[in-house]
Amino acid sequence: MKKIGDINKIRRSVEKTLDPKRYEHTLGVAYTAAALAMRYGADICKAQIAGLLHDCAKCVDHHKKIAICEKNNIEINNIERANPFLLHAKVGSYIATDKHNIADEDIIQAILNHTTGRPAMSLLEKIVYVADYIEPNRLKAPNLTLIRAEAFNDIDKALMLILKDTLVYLDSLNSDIDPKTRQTYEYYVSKVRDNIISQES
Ligand code: DGI
Ligand code: FE
Ligand code: FE
Repeated sequence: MKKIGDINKIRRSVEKTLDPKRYEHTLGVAYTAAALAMRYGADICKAQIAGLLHDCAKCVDHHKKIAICEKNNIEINNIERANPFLLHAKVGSYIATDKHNIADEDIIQAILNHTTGRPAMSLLEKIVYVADYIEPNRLKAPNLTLIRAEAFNDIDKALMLILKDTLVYLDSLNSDIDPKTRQTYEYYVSKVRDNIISQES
């Protein structure tokens, strides 16, 4: 099958399992991920596929997400158990492999890590993480104008800014914070700082 055919098939398939707003968001993420892939020299086709599939488990109900994890030996940590929406990333990566026959490990990792991030993400993982936050249908997050511009200038800095605002937001709600979200923030704070120091010297 041609790559463009793959993309259209995945798009039609996710449309059936997502509510209309989530589908619009998904198209926005695929489109934005493609633009970031152009900017940073990543594979545009993979960026679109990962964008289309990143939230493929978003509309699966919480009990079913937990059941899918338990049936397939996918570990559920305490924070995920208390906040099962977080599991849409793990369950999404499982559905992408099992239902959409995605064999590309980088795409699977981009889906798996799109909510918390992880230290030392691949370029594709960063693109999906950032595209998820800045896509055109996102309207409410603070600093969007700045972060959208930074996404196309220095993707590590954009990641750091997104993680910073996410942690502030989660703190304001007194939400449980997955250690990975904090570790990712700390990793990119240091990376951005090291980049600045190496530019100065
Ligand atoms: O699925 P989306 O809404 O498109 O985006 P997402 O999968 O990145 O989820 C975004 C939400 O996840 C956002 O409200 C922040 C939240 N989040 C990210 N890291 C954590 C978290 N929520 C909790 N409780 N703990 C985390 O560590
Ligand atoms: Fe998501
Ligand atoms: Fe999303």
